[in-house]
Amino acid sequence: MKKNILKLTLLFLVSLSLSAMDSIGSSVRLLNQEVVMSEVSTSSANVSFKQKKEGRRLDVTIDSAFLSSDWVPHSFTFTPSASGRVNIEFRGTKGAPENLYIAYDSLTAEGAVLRNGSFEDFAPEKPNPKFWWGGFKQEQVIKHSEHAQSGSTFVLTRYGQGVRTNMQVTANQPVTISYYIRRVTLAPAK
Ligand SMILES: [Ca+2]
Repeated sequence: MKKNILKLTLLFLVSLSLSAMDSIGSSVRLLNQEVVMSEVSTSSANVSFKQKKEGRRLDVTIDSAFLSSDWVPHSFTFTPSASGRVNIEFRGTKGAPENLYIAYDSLTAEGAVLRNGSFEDFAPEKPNPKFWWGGFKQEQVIKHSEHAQSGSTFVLTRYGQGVRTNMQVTANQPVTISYYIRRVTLAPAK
């Protein structure tokens, strides 16, 4: 009996230290110098908000503790004070181990215009999904219909290697951003 308890304790410690290393969260950043984003809310308990620049920058974070290796939907809502193009970036949080990524797919904006949120459209001869740019590399655009949340393409991101686009918002029209994320661990390069 004592032996079994010891084994269980050891197992628990091992899994604890593994999850402590597993530290990458989801970070979505919205920015427009002219637009104040207010009435920020979410129906998910795992989403947290931070507003900067007097409400003109909104950081939306999901802690690593709540990330799954399967696709999980999240959403949040805000109301813009003016019409304009809000820059939105989807990425991972700071300080993650090298082989950890946050995958995004099926991004939609109700009440705003966000283009190519499933990353399926490409201009001829261009490696990036249409309307998306940022610090990500070509190999972070994954074409794999079994692993994509929708269609056949999704993106892997990290801090400094996110995907960004401009979305058109209308004054006082609430916007709900919905997205699917999953945590992806890549085998180290040989
Ligand atoms: Ca897709």
